Amino acid sequence: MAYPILYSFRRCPYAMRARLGLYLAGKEVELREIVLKHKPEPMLAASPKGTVPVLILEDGRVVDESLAIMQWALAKQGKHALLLTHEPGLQQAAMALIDANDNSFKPWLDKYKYADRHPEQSQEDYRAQGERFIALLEARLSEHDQLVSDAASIADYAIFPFVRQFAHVDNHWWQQAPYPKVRAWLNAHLQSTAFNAVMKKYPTWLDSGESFALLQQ
Ligand SMILES: N[C@@H](CCC(=O)N[C@@H](CS)C(=O)NCC(=O)O)C(=O)O
Repeated sequence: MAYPILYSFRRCPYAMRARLGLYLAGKEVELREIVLKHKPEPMLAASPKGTVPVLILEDGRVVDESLAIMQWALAKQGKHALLLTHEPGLQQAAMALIDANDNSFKPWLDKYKYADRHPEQSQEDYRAQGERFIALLEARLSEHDQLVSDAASIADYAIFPFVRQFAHVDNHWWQQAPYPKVRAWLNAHLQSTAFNAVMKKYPTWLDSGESFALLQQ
């Protein structure tokens, strides 16, 4: 039986988000672990922009945006609660948060992480810019257990891999930063079965010649 093919990179937060979506949907894929410096030709042929994740469906259609992969998998498997399909207000809030993560927070996260490559401002300045988003999450988590309600949704799974990176830049600072609710939320997701399943290590597809591994629940 053929499966969709997922080109992935274990440590990439976008790829994590896609793998989480597939895992939570219970959608099995043929996972091909890549290294970013040596992208496989078939992946570039399917998606010339050269970013992971890339999902190639059985009929040849290509989904090469992480959020679209989550949405495709969850919709296909009828996971309406995670997608907030029947709660348009919450769905709108979720999409707005993901948009803020991808377009506002992520650029500051990159500068915070690689501050030596961006000497225009100090690392603390970049962190302070990123903290504006973390403070927004803290306020939301003061209202409910997860980002848009008491139940985890696409927003939580799409965003926590990026907050994980932010926390890892300076874990000592993170542990005493004034965001206890975000810290607890992140820890719970990092300890979850889903996250541990999608962080399983695979040999790289090109080096190993091992053609596939399946993400399974
Ligand atoms: N908007 C894309 C962004 C994906 C992305 O930027 N992935 C990074 C890795 S985390 C990448 O593949 N970068 C290309 C490279 O480093 O060569 C998505 O959501 O899928």
